[in-house]
Amino acid sequence: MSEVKLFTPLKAGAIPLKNRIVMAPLTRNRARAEDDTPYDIHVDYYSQRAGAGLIVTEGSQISPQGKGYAWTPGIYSDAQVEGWKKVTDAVHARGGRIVIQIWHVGRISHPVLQQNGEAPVAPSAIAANSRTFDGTGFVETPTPRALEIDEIPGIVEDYRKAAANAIRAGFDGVEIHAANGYLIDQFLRDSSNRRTDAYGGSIKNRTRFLNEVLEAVVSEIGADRTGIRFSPFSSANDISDSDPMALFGHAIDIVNGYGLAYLHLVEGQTGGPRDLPEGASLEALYDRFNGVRMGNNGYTREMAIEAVETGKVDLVAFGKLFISNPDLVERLEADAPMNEWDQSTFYGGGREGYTDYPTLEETKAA
Ligand code: 8OZ
Repeated sequence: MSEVKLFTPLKAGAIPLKNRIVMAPLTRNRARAEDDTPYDIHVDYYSQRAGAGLIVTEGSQISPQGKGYAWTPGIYSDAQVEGWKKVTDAVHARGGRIVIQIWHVGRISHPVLQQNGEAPVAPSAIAANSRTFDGTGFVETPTPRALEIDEIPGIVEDYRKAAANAIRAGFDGVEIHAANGYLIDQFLRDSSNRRTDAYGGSIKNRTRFLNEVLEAVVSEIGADRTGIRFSPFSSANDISDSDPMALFGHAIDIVNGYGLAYLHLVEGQTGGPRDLPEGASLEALYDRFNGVRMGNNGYTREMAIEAVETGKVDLVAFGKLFISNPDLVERLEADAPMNEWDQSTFYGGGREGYTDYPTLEETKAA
């Protein structure tokens, strides 16, 4: 067993992890077009990566309304549960652990992706200056319809059902996607939430939806199988806030009240620079959290070893490196060379750029 802490086991809530290396949630747009169901290629893709201490799946919509891009998988239908069951069985057979990221995109959608061509929904009728992919090309995200207050319990219920479905599908737990400018983040931030009811205005009111989602998910599957992801200082999908430190400090206080399996932070700009705005402190937010901390964004091997060794974080999530290196943990442990990733095959398609990246062993044998 390695002396380096990154490669040692840890328990995140009820989930025992064989190392501290996490496969980050990665949108890959390869679900079956007819019913947003994962299938054989997903089984192979995820089980190839079962060396991770934990796999967090790609964001998976909790309802048809929660969908924002072509070919993203869902976790609301029986067919989707069946598809995911094959994935979790295969990952478990290879000694891995896997949680599903549960997702509602809010305003980051388009009528062509919604049932009956309806407008996407959001806390307020404010368009994001963003784009989504509708299956043929990139389209601007339109002005959403502001949710009526009596529609909110139904969406909270969709999160609860998605969490129940996740357990039926054999997942070790769920990660609530509260990052990157999607629905929960849209409620949190004062740039996208201009509501004048109990869900808008003060930080207490803007965190109400988050709190209700947490309550629903935790009461369904247990706090020790629930993790959450925030991106406090990211502007992904045109999101911003006048005081992110106060907002996310309070959000973390709420999370602390539940005793979750882990807190996952995107450090800096999602998939981009790790720079923070003035007055921002990841350390202060991590310190405020009483539990297992997961960090993500542009980590190298050296950064990951150091961050876990010093206790800045307990777990490090890798994204792009896990796309191109199914055996990432072995490569990190051996300090071996990495396969380069091909950005042109990140989103959409089939096995190419998905299940065909070779392991080190396969490269040596070839
Ligand atoms: C890349 C492309 C589409 C969606 C996120 C779920 O940023 C995503 C996403 C990433 O959280």
